[in-house]
Amino acid sequence: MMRLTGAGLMVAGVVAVGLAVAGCGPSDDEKRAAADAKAASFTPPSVTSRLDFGSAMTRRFRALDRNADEFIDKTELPSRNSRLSRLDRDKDDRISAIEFSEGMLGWFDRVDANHDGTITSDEREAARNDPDASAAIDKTEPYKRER
Ligand SMILES: [Ca+2]
Ligand SMILES: [Ca+2]
Repeated sequence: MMRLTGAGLMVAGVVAVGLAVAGCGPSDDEKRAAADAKAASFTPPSVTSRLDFGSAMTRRFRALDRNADEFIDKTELPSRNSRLSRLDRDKDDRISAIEFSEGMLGWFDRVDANHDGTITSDEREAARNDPDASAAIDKTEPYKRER
């Protein structure tokens, strides 16, 4: 009887730990897998979170920075997206990782009209008259095409 109770407590403990771990949200690996799946499908989600956008932009920077020197120089810019060159705030003709992520998140925040940390389809639609911002958001998904 005591053993059964002990085993029961053990099981309850394991379940509780499992729930606690699950409560922490998806692991980095799971997020990465989800991002890969999203990138492969080329279907923009109806809602983009700032966190998802930020990690997608980090991956986009890594993809563009072909020589991995932490800068996107003129030869690494995607040819049809000269808008990215506007992120070069210190005008040294290259976009640092910080210039890139701050610039992209700045665009995200402009599109995120109600500042709730997500961009809905409506907000994306409303940003159409803001070419910089809408281009940045539209690039969340298909960045792999430019590799
Ligand atoms: Ca580079
Ligand atoms: Ca720069």
